[in-house]
Amino acid sequence: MQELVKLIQEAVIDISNALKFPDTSYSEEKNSSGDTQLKFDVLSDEIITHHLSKSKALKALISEEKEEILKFNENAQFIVAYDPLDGSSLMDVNFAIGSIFAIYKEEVSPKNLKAALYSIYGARLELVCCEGEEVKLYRLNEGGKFDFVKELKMAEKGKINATGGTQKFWDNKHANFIKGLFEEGYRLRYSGAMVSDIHQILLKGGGLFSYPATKDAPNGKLRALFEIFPLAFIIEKAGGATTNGQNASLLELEFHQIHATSPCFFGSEYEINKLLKAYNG
Ligand code: AHM
Ligand code: MG
Repeated sequence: MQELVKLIQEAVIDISNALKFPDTSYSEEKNSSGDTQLKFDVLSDEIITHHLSKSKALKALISEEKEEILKFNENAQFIVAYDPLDGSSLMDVNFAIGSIFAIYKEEVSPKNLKAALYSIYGARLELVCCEGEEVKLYRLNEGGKFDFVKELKMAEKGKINATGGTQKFWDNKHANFIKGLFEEGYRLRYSGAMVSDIHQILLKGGGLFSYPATKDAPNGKLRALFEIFPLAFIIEKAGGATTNGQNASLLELEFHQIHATSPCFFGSEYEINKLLKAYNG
């Protein structure tokens, strides 16, 4: 698995370099979620495939930008699922975006999640990696290597409320819950790149990121295998909590389609407990 982590590091450095002088235009293709692909979505996907396919330990790749599973060595152990460029609709406004990776052993299930990583392409390149129990923040140094910065931990309760989904399609239960958090003093922070919004919550030590079921997207928008599971793994290992509104953890869910979506909530213990009470009475 170490080799895969190293290859992910190489891939995100290449993507970060390419982002300095990017082509921000759209291609003519749509991905499986129906989003028109940016040329840079496709390029990021190619960069990651190019690096990871060097590993003999790679059984298959699952990407937001690939319709089907891409199979490699059948006897190998690891399947990597990834979102090559999360928040890519913000490329034109030059906000921080990132790549998200989940490393599964043998079968794609949250029970088999062995590591989760994400990169942030902001003013500097950062990588958050959880391979065991600790969530570690790294920063790229001038020599092109990642330096360990610190371990990330969530507090019991935060101050940030990152509220996803179109508000006019929220149901009353969700709208009242979100309103209640603002009345308690929570501050709105929402960029539109899940990876950056969750990074902010992790770095500031707490808060809530929500992407609920809505009337226009009853199963939510965010994808389980390469967005929800890896970020839930990181948040929970950092001492936070997650839910889909009913379950005690997003990591209890199972999906059979590679592009399946789910409502999802990531936060500190306090906000997730409050949400479970508001949702389930
Ligand atoms: P993407 O992977 O195509 O960029 O889509 C996922 C993004 C998330 O990063 C973000 O939280 C969400 O879509 C934003 O959606 P919305 O504009 O509905 O708030
Ligand atoms: Mg995404």
